Amino acid sequence: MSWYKNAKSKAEHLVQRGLDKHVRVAVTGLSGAGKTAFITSFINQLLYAPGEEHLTFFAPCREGRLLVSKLALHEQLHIPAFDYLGSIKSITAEDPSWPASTRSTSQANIQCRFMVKDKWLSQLTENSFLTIEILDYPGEWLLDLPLLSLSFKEWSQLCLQYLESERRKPFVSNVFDKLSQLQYNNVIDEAEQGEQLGELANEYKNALHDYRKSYNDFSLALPGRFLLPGELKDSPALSFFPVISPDILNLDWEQFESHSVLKVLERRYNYYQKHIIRPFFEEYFSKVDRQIVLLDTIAVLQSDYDSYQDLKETIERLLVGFSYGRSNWLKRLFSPSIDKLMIATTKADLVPPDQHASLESFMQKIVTQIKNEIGYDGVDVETMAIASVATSVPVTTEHNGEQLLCVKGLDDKSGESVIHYPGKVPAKTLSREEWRRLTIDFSPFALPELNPDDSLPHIRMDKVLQFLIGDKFV
Ligand SMILES: Nc1nc2c(ncn2[C@@H]2O[C@H](COP(=O)(O)OP(=O)(O)OP(=O)(O)O)[C@@H](O)[C@H]2O)c(=O)[nH]1
Ligand SMILES: [Mg+2]
Repeated sequence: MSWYKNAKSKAEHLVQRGLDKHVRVAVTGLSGAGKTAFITSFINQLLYAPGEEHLTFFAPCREGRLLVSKLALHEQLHIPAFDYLGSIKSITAEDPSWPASTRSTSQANIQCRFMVKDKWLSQLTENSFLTIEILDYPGEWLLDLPLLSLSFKEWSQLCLQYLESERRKPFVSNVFDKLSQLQYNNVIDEAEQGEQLGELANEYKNALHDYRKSYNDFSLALPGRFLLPGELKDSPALSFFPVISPDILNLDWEQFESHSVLKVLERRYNYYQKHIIRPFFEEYFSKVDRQIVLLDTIAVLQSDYDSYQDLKETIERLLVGFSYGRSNWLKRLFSPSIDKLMIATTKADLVPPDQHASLESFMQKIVTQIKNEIGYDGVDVETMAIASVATSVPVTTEHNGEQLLCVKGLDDKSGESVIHYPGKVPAKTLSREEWRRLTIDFSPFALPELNPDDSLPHIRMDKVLQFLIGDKFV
């Protein structure tokens, strides 16, 4: 009978190899949206999932089929590993803190062994494996995505439109004057006069920084690496700026000499597009199966009408760039095949649970149009209010003789336990006047003391896991 056993084990091995599946999850979000916190919690929930029941809506866990999950080294060795241990250590430290803002790309792979559910497959093998790949990167770099489809002239036109707006004028007026008076047809020697261009580029970058500090807007006129250069700091690849003179923009650029200021700037922009933005998104989008877009609706609700419009426009342009439509340019470039997309509003722990529906509904209004378009293309789209790490618990208090659901957590400054009611979260979009009258205050709570041996407290991470990867555990 040993030949039979051998043959059976070989067959099982072959089936295993056939079943060794990968799923690549892209986490998309602007800076501060909560990507790193989300990835940390995502990994943490999965590592604690086997043998536990805390993920009620994550089917493999509920059904007791998830046997083992562990962090594994990824195959793309040139990408640093996501610092899961560092993140979890700071979140669960005696004096806890959130992981720092991300400065470069990193990747985590989580390997899961689970009991096969499928009736036919289970006759061939009992267990199967799934590797989940997930990538972290600075949110600022995402802003560059729409630049891939814009020529230098088109980008300059967009910048002019942005920089001329009342909101931005006070921050950019100095550099705006200098750039609009520049002699774009002057022929220059890049080696000798490159420094001058570099100085102007720096002034432009500084103006953008100042503006961003004041408004926290995410408008698309900002090349992401200008704000967060990573290893490109001070490199000539970032020494360019837009042409913001309407007169020059109206000209035919064919007539400019190859060594004119304009052509030098155009070459640098093209270089940036080809050698910096494109490889990043190539790496990022290749083989993406599932995507989650994180939006910080809480921050939007605390800002103003203009910031809301800015974010809405930014998100729309970013999502249009994604790979859903069949005729889409990004699809042609990178051919990813995303079939499930979740759009989630993060930090829902700052909102009492009876208002999560309003929070989700408000966020849906930001993405309504694009969500419909993506859904129309056959992608399964879901929206949700989530918290990667819950810093509060719900409590009911009495207010003017009525029961009021609030959130209880630790005060960010004093560390004392406080009960907070943030106000009424609107469920629909607001007019400029309604924004003015909106009184809402989501004071952030400090991270509570968390036991490093327990999984992180969360809101709806189990539903997120089920939506993004649940169907892969068959
Ligand atoms: N209350 C609460 N705060 C959160 C949660 N997730 C993130 N935050 C807060 O949001 C901040 C930013 O989160 P990150 O995960 O660093 O955001 P990011 O998208 O990675 O940002 P970049 O790395 O700058 O692109 C954190 O420092 C926390 O203050 C959450 O689930 N609940
Ligand atoms: Mg981050």
